[in-house]
Amino acid sequence: MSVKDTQLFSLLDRELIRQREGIELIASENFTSLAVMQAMGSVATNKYAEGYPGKRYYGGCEIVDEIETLAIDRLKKVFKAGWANVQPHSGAQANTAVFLACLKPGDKILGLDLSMGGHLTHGSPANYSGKNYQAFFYGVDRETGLVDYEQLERVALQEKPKMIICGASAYSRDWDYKRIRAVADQIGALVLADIAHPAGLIATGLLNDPLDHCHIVTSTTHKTLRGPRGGIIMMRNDFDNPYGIKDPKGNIRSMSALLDLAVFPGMQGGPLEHVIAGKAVAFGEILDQSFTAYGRQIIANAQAMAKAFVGKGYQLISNGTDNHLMLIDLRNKNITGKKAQETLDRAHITLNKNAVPFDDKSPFVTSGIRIGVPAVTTRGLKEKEMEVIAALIDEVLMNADDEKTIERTKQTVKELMQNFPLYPELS
Ligand code: DSN
Repeated sequence: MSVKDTQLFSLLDRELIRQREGIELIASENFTSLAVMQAMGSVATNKYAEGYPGKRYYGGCEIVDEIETLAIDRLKKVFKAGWANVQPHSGAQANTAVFLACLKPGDKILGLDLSMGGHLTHGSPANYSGKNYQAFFYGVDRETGLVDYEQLERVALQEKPKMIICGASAYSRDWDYKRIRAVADQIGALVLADIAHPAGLIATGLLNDPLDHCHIVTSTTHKTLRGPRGGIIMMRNDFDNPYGIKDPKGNIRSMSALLDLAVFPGMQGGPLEHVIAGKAVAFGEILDQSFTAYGRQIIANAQAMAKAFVGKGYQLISNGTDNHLMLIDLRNKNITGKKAQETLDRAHITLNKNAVPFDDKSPFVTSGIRIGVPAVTTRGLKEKEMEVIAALIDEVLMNADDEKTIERTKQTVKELMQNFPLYPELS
């Protein structure tokens, strides 16, 4: 049976054109390889496989067992991890599974405040993590824009959370995981590093390695890792589990066993084996030497763009970047994050409005924008083009009510991006 759904597929054609013709600067997006997409669009989507390789609740799992084992083995190699789970449907699910394995409802957690660059799942009152657990927060220093490790330590020693969470969705600097672990050890807390954003740069050794210091590490797979949309959980070393449960023989279960149980059956049902197949492809690509060059180019591009914005009088939180993104405070430019995002969208430059630390505007308006370069780096743009993009953004923001500028920029963007083909195989 092959009935072409013209209504749906014409929408996908339009989305392909949108992606091709625009400049994609959302820090959490990327363009996967065609092979990753082929794996996701494969027959593996048809298979139910509740359980884990070799221990499934369904028949006919012998091949998806091999697919999932391949994904796990490759991921362990990428991060030199001792244990990994590739089933979480997303980064949020990965974090939820960690909480389920390690915490009881009402336990205290400590994370970076969402309004300071943190993530919804690190204790925001709007999220399960903030509703089910008692959440406390640390922030960034008002002057430097850097994580306030002294505040983190102060709150940790005072509140004694069971878990300290590090990682962010809008923070442009590297993390001192060793220092956070030292604080956690004073109070017997676990450390969870959520590396969803910089994971690809950590995998290639370009940023500090959290697996050396943090008990558990979670990530998404679709940002700098350039894989399919999904989540993962990893540990380098399994460890004595202070919250261990006893199996029928009275043995304490290892943390890896608890985490596996938390993902399934604790929180999810059948794993998405087609997405796990896509993860296996992506992890294979990361193991290729060329991925390190990609990581280096991401950082070079981000730094070139940051420098260009600073040169035009923009205020970058922490004055620059170590990773793939930058957070810009637009207050001295007299435009809100909301207006900036909406106006740039019309010029086919896609990014997101973002609260800046100590923002005086609501999260729906915001004073800032977040810019990330993983996607444009995948398309082959280099430092020279980063300067061009900064100039285009500046021109649109400084003429946000001028239709001619927006229209002219849209044409310039289209012409620029024609030089960097995206999925030419898809015609
Ligand atoms: N909030 C997403 C982002 O960083 O864009 C991640 O969940």
